[in-house]
Amino acid sequence: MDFTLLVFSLLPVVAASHKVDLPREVVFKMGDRRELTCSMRSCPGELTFVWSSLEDKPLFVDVENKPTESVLIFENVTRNHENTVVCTATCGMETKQAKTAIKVYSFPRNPVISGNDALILGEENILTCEVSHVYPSEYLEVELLQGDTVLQTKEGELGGDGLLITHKFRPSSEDDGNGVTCRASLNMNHIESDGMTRETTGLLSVLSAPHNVRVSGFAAVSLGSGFTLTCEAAGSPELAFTWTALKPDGQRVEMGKHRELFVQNVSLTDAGVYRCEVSNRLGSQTADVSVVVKAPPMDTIIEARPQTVLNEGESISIYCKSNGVPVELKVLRLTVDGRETELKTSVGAETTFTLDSVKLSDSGLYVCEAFNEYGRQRATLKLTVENHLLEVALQPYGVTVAERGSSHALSCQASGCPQPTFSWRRFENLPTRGLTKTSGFLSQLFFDPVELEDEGTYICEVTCGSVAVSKHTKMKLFSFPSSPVLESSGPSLEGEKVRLICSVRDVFPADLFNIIWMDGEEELFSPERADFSSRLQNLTSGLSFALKAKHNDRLFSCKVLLEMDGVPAAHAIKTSSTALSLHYPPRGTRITVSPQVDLKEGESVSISCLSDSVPVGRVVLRRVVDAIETELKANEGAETSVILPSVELGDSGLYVCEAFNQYGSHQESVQVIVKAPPRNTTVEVLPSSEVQEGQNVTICCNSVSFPPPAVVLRKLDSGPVIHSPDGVFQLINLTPNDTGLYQVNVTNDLGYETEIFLINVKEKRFESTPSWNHFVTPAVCLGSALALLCIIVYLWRESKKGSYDITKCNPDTV
Ligand SMILES: *[C@@H]1O[C@H](CO)[C@@H](O)[C@H](O)[C@H]1NC(C)=O
Ligand SMILES: *[C@@H]1O[C@H](CO)[C@@H](O)[C@H](O)[C@H]1NC(C)=O
Ligand SMILES: *[C@@H]1O[C@H](CO)[C@@H](O)[C@H](O)[C@H]1NC(C)=O
Ligand SMILES: *[C@@H]1O[C@H](CO)[C@@H](O)[C@H](O)[C@H]1NC(C)=O
Ligand SMILES: *[C@@H]1O[C@H](CO)[C@@H](O)[C@H](O)[C@H]1NC(C)=O
Ligand SMILES: *[C@@H]1O[C@H](CO)[C@@H](O)[C@H](O)[C@H]1NC(C)=O
Ligand SMILES: CC(=O)N[C@H]1CO[C@H](CO)[C@@H](O)[C@@H]1O
Repeated sequence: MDFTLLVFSLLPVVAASHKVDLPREVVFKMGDRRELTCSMRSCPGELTFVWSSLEDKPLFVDVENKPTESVLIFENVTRNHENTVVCTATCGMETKQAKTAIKVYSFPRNPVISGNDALILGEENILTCEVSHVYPSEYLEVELLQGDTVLQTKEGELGGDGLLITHKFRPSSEDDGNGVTCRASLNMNHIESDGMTRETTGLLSVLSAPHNVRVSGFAAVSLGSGFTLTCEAAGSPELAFTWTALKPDGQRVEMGKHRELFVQNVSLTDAGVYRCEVSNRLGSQTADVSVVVKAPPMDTIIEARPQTVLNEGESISIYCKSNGVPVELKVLRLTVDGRETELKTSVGAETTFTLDSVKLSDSGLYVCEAFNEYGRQRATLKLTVENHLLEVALQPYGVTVAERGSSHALSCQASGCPQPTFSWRRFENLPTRGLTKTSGFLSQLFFDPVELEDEGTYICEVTCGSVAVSKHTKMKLFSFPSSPVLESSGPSLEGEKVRLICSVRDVFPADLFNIIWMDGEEELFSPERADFSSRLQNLTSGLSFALKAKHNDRLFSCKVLLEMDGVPAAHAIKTSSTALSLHYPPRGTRITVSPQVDLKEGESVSISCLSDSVPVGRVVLRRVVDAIETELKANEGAETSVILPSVELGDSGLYVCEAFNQYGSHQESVQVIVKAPPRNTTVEVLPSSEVQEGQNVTICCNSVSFPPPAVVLRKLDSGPVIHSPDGVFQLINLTPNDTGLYQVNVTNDLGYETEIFLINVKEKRFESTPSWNHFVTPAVCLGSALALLCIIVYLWRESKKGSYDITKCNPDTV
C-alpha cells in the first residue's frame, strides 16, 4: 500500500506546465537532521504536495508546507529513512511528480588500532584494527599499513556493522617506534567528495626483557684515581639499573641505580667484580666487569692452620694471602743457611700449601711473598715441629704363660701418637709364627694354637715419626692336656704282688712335673723328676706292693703337679685314683625257689640265682634230670632268674645255679617237684581180653601222675580188691566165672582216676578150675617198678615224640 500524504494548499491552481524540483538522489548521514524540499515554482494557483513512498514502509518524517514548497524533515536520520519517496505536486489541474532515492550512511568514528603498544619481542602478537558502526558495510574497505607497506586489506560485507582486522606477527626490535596505520574507506557516491576515508595511525611499541647488556669503561685503575662504568642495554619498557660490587669475600655491596657508575678515590677494596643488573617487568640481565686496582701487594699475611707448633706426623696448611691485585704469591721456605726454597707459586690473592705429615726437619721459617708489577711484599711464619710423647704398653708384660694348643694373644697398645707403626719380632731372631692384627693404636700377635716352638721373648716395637719405643715379654709354655691314667697290673688276689702304673702324657716342660703317690690322704712316695726336654714327654711311675686283705677298698691316687709360676691352679694339678679291691672266685651262691619247691601242676614259680665274686663273672641256671642237663638261662653278672608261669610234671628236676669268674666257679642246687593227680590212665589186657578158660592174662595199667599212684583192681560185681605197687596184675587160670567188668582205681595224694574194662573167658570142656581170685596176683610187668616207668614214660614223651610206649609190658616177659 502506498502511503500518501495529502497536503492542501489554499493557493489557486495555475493551469500551466510546471516543473517539480526534487533532487534525484540524496545521501544522508545517520544521526543528522536533514530536510528534503519538493518545490514547484511559478504555480499561479492552488498548489498541493503529496508525498508517497515507493517502498513498503512509512516515511518517518515531519512535513512542513510552504506556499511553494513542501519540506520533509528528517529529525534524526536512521536506516529506516532509506527509501524512494515520490513528491506529487498538483497545481490546479496539473499534477506533476518527481522521485528521489534516499540513501543513508554511517561512518562516525575513526578506526581503532589496538595491540600496538605492548608487543612482546619475538613472540607472536596480534595487532587489530576495528572499524565500527559503519553503514552500509559492503562499501567499506579497510587496509592496515606499516609505513607504505600494506599489511592487510579487508572489505566489508552486506549486512555487517563494521570490520575487524587481526594481524598476527612477530615483532623485531626494529619495529619499535614505527607507525602503523589503519585506513578505512566508505566508497559510496555522493558522500563528502566521493567517499569518505578515515584513518588512524598508532606507534608500534615492542616490549623486551633487557638484552645486549654490557659494561663499558675502565677495567684497570690506579690507586686513588676514579673510574666510570657505563651499562649499556636494550629493552622496553623502561629499564632499571642496579650496580653491585661483588667483593672477593662474597660480600655484595650495592653501588648505584643509574646507567652510569662513578667511583672516586679508588682504594684496594674497590677492586673486584662489578655487576650491572638491568631489569624491567619482562626480565632482567646482568653483565659483569672486573675492576682491577693497580697497586703493589698490601696486607700480605702468612698463617699456619691449625697452629704453628705441632707434632710430628700431623698435617698443616700454610695459608698465604695478599691484597694487591693482580698478585702472584710464592710460598717459600728459608733454610738455615739463608737460602730459600720455593714450595708453591700461584696466581691470585690467596693460596694454601699443605704438608701432609710433618717431620722434625720441617721446623723453620716460612715466607709468603706477594708480588705484582707494582711491587712486592713479604710475611714470615715460624713453624715448630715437635716429637711425639710415644708410650707403649704390652699386655701381658714381663712373663706370660700359655698352654700349648690354646689360643694366646699379645697386645701392644700405643698412645701419644696419631699414627703409630707396629712391628713384632722375637728376641732369639727366630721367625714369628704368630698372626699380627693391627688396627689404629692396637696391634695384636695371635697364636692359635700356640705351640712349643712359640716359646720365647717377643718384642713389640712402635715407631712414631722419629721416635721408636719397644717392649718385650717372655712367653713360657706348658702342656698338661690330660689327667694321669692309673692302671693296675695282674690279678689282685690276696697275697699276690700288685703293681700300679701312673702315666701322664704329652707334658711340658717335663722337669717341672712332680708325681706323688697317695694311699688315701697319705703321701707314699714321689719319684725323681724327669730331665728337661724341649719336646713333649710321657711320664710314667709305678708303685708295687703285696696285696693284703686290709687293702681292700683302699683308694690309691696318683697326683701330678706342674710346678710352674703363672699356671692357673686348675691346670696345675691333676689326679687319678683307683680303689683297690681284692679279687676272689665265686662264693655264697644261692638258689631260691619261690614260693616253694613242692608244686602242683599249673602253678607259677620263680627260680633265682645269686652269687658273689670279684670281679663279677657269669651265672648259669640249668635243670638236671637223669644226668641230662638243660640250660635255662645264662648271663654276665652276679645273678639271674627264670619264671615258669605254669609248671608241668616235666619241670620237676634238680635245678643248679653255677657262678664263674676268672678265678673259678661255685654252684648250688635244689630239687623241684611237680605233683599231678593221675590222669590219661590206660588199661591193656594181654595177650587179649578174650581168653580161653585156664589161660593167664596180664593187666597193665598206665597212668600219668606224681607222686606214683597206688593202683587197685576189683571185679565190679564182686570180689576183693587187689593192690599192685606198679599197676600190673596177673590173672591165672581163668574160668568162665571170671568173665565180667573190672575196674582199676589209680590213686595218689592229689586224686584218683578209674578205668573199667571187660574180660571174657570162654568155657572149656575140661572143667573145674579154682576161682580167679585165688590165682590173681599182683605181677611185676617189667621186673622193675612200673610206677617209675610211668613217670619216665611221661618225661620221655616230653622230650621226644608224644605217645606211650608200652612195649615193655610184654606178656612174654611175664
Ligand atoms: C537519533 O537516534 C538515535 C537512535 O535512535 C539516538 O541514539 C540519537 O540520540 C538520536 N539523536 C538525536 C539528536 O535525537
Ligand atoms: C682517598 O681515600 C683515602 C683512604 O680511603 C683517604 O685517606 C683520602 O683522604 C681520600 N682522598 C680524597 C681526595 O678523598
Ligand atoms: C705318649 O704316649 C702316646 C700313647 O699313649 C703316644 O701316642 C705318644 O706318641 C707318646 N708321646 C711321646 C712323646 O712319647
Ligand atoms: C591225656 O589225655 C588227653 C585226652 O584224654 C590228651 O589230650 C592229653 O594229651 C593226654 N596227656 C598225656 C600227658 O598223655
Ligand atoms: C599160668 O600160671 C601158672 C603160675 O605161674 C603156671 O603154672 C601155668 O603153667 C600157667 N598156665 C599157662 C597156660 O600158661
Ligand atoms: C578209688 O580209691 C580211692 C582211695 O582209696 C577212693 O577214695 C575212691 O572212692 C575209689 N574210687 C572208686 C570209684 O571206687
Ligand atoms: C568152678 C566154679 O567155681 N564154678 C562155679 C561157678 O558159679 C556157679 C554159680 O555161682 C557155681 O555153681 C559153680 O560151682
